[in-house]
Amino acid sequence: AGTRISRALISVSDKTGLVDFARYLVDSGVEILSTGGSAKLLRQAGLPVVDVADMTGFPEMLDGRVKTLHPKVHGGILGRRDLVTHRDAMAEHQIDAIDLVVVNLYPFEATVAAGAGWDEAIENIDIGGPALIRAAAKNHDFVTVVVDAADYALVRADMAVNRGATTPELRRALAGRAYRRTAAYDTAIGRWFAEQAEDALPERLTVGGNRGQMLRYGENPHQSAAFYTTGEDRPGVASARQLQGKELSYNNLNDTDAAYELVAEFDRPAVAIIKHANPCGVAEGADLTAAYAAALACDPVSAFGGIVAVNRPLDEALAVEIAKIFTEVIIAPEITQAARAVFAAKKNLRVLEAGRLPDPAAPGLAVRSIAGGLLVQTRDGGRIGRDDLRVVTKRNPTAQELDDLLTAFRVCKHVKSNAIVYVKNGATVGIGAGQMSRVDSARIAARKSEDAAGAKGLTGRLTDGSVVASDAFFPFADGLLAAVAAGATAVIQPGGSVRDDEVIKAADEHGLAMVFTGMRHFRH
Ligand code: 93A
Repeated sequence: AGTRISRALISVSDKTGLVDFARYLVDSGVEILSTGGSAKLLRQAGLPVVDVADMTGFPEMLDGRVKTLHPKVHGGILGRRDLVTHRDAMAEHQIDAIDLVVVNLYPFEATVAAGAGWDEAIENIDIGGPALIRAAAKNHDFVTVVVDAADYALVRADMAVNRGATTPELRRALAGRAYRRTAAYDTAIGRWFAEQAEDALPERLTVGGNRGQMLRYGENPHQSAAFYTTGEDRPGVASARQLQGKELSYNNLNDTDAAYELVAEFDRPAVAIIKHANPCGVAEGADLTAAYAAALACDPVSAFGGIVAVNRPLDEALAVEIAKIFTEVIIAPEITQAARAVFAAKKNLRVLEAGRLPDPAAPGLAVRSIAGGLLVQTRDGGRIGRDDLRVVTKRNPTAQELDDLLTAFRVCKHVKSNAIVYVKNGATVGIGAGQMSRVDSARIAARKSEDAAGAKGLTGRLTDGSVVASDAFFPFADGLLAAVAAGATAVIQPGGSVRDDEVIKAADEHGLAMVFTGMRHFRH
């Protein structure tokens, strides 16, 4: 159980039970070092006490702000008794070991709770006390630390059965308690500061007692905003490192998250370009550069000022391509030095290196607010594979169609409902997002694809010969017929409408292959 306690440092604000405990220590042969008020009380009780000031040769000064901040005190607490080098250094500087540290802090919490003003609150921020506590807890192999009068009995009982020593188990448990105490203390101080500054802020942005990282503004400049982390071990935007560029805004964070979660869905190299949290181009390819070109071709007009996410290390060749058009944010699991050099020329461009990719299947919660409440649901971790598909038409999809159908449905999950996504050769060629009617989403996707073709000097549509995904079932045949009109040859959708028969019949009539997933991906 180690050596018996022979020297204790006592410095407490809350003097409850102190005299009794100190008397026990003195009776056990412990020498007591103490600070101003604590020493005075013990002396009044007739106990022998050495003033810290006498031991260090340094008076308490600056109105008590410096009482115990001295190498003779901290050396005595922190020196390892089992290291010759530590013992030699202590001997050289005449530092005697301190085996027990009994400290409770200036009552900051009680002081501010009682409505103290600024100056009084500041004076009640304990500096030396936490330093003593943290030092003693660190050296718990040899030192016992007590931060609460309620624990005196525990230490007494332990000493009583261990011939004046404490057990390693007790010292370690008390060390943990000590750090929890100093952490709570600083949290209380930090929170109080935040509350004081609040008057100067346009809105209160404290949730559950936690103050987030303030953002410049919210979705719009007249809204205040803050960013809170949940502490979950979830790779993504919250844990990414910003390598360069302007500060991330509320919209940047939201859109970049959407982009990075989307590319993480794909096994092959993939690129997503996002605008207003919806993709305007997503592609898988043999490499990222090919995928980027294909993603950009989907809707090059919307891609201007977009967010680009990739699911492989981002290299120089791709950096050169991305740098050709105005981009707000880039996120990748890794960014090569050569790629960084390319981006460095664009000072404002925000470049994020995330380390790992998000796990699409990871458990977690999604939260949003409604007036007077919060809606909480588990994340949409649904992921459809080949084995989940049921062919409902006379024709089976071809191998290429099947690949594209799965890609389209994966993209669909990340598009606001009603979502219609056309894919050809691993790349989106038309995306219809956020419409109140599914037919409109189908038509908009096709029309945008005509625009994109026109921009390339092509007549016709990029959707010709594509496949199409719908995030929820087609309630009528009209949505499917709009896809037929756009030139789609195969369809993926959840199925489950009362009019499925009608929709299947329309698909058969037009020679389409259609598969049902049995899973819906609404995103509102
Ligand atoms: O002002 S301090 O931060 N400076 C110090 O060096 C110091 N050392 C101990 N406050 C310091 N203390 C605190 O004094 C202790 O944490 C304890 O709360 C208090 C005990 O003072 P006294 O023994 O004079 O009542």
